[in-house]
Amino acid sequence: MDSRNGSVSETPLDAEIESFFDSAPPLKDSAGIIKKLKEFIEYNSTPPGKGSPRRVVCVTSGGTTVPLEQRCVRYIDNFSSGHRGATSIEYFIKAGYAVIFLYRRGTFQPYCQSLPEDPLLECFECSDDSTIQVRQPHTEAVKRAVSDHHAAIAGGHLLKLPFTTIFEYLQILQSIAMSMKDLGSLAVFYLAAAVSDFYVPWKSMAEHKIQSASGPLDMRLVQVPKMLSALKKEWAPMAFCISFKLETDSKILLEKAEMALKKYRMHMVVANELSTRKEVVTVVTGNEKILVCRDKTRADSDVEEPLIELIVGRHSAYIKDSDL
Ligand code: 9Z3
Repeated sequence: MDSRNGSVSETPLDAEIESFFDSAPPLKDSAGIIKKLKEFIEYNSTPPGKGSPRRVVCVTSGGTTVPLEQRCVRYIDNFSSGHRGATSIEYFIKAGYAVIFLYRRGTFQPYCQSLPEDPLLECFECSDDSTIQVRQPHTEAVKRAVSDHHAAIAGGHLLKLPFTTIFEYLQILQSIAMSMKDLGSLAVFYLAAAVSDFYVPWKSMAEHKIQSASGPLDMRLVQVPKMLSALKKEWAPMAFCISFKLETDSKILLEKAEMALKKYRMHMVVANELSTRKEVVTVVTGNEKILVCRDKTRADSDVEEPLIELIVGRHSAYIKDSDL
């Protein structure tokens, strides 16, 4: 029995994974998150009228932190601006998917691409009668962002769940996956978040701020258990799964992506190199390596548009095959 999700798992989680969850600090408002997930999935599985069930994609985005103290002052971080995840969501929603967005607090959000970096202060002004209005150069961008965002939320097609630490990320991911289990092949995982490989177990972590007066810091980080295996084997075995492989050394990128594909039995691994990630990615499948590039003839193009188009096509074929 997995008490966190109130559901029974048929095969017990592997010991390492179980110990990670058992020793993690309790997730705040876990019951509230599970309730939101249940309602969102129910709504999209039986849309009003005679609509057919929507496909549901869980998009993860941003880097996880690894706290060094329980009352955290310092932490280790993984790089990710959240741009990939946020941009991909817009294309998934356009393609008719419902999206569960598991994102790092403070990272890029969907529909905000054309807004300046500090939208509140730069886009708005206060007139004499204290009404707030949009400043001229930003009117169109704000209108588009607000209406597309509100339409996705009000239409019940976008659920946003924030995380900060590796503990929160994996606990929420598990809840999402277990809630999506019954969707079968209609479920997709698009795992673009940059997830720490190492962490300090909660029980061996200092409670208070580590003191520099104690001399050099000697700290042991342990390996984060590979949750992709649990996701594929137990949490949502019928889901279509896409993970990302990030390297800075292009010589090892494809080899590492192929290894991940085989080891975790992903349907696709998107391989990207840090410095070129906005221009080109290589999608590795069981028998192909597909180069996906941004359309350089258009200034406002991005690599996510052809990438999501490819994924949607492959997911459609997967659903068809699963129905046979
Ligand atoms: C990625 O590779 C993403 O494409 C990026 C996107 C983080 C590079 P941005 O958010 O960048 O648009 O700035 N995500 C996965 C990174 C990762 O940690 N992958 C693990 C690995 O490479 C596997 S889960 O070992």
